[in-house]
Amino acid sequence: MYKLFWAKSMGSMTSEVLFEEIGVEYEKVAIDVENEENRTAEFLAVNPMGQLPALVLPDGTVLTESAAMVLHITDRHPEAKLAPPAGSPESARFQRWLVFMAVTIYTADQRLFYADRFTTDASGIDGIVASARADMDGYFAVLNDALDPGPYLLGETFSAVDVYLWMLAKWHPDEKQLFADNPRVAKLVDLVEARPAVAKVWAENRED
Ligand SMILES: N[C@@H](CCC(=O)N[C@@H](CS)C(=O)NCC(=O)O)C(=O)O
Repeated sequence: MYKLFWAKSMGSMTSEVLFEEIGVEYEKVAIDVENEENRTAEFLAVNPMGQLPALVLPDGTVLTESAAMVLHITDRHPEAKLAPPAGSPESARFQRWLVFMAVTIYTADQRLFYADRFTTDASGIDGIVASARADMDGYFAVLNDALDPGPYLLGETFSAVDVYLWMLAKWHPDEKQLFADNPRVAKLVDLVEARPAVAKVWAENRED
């Protein structure tokens, strides 16, 4: 069985949704980040970065990196059709936007939420936060353009990259502004949230 190390509202949400969409069994292991359970020797042996998510595959292989999990889970369960066939033009588009989101918006979130890690000079923190926000606005605008005609990143077809985008939108510090500036992103988030698998995972992850 898959074993997913998770914490509420973190990067584990996409894998959770994919498992629910597929209907495959998985075990969730909660890691209390506030109490630094992600820094224990036991967890660092799983992910030396001390970060979530981490996924142990049924054969014991360890997978880190949320985007790698999307690629592996969708490859392993092609019957669920959560990604286009390998080598197709749609697959190229799928991979493009998945990698784009992982290296731009996800890392901007890290700068926003853990700004102190990105400088040795505490007086620089406000600037790091401000530039992360500005970068994030630019990246979401690129996705909003990519969603024309939409409504999904692959056009008419829902796929795992839409779940990844939904997750990143949920982390945005000002969802109202995000949706006002990016109406196609807002529409995609509505469509993704209407899916029972997503509603279930969000109910288990939301903080309020
Ligand atoms: N590149 C990694 C980033 C993982 C990451 O930043 N995880 C955050 C939660 S979303 C985390 O573990 N934060 C706790 C920490 O860094 O101490 C991925 O895509 O999985």
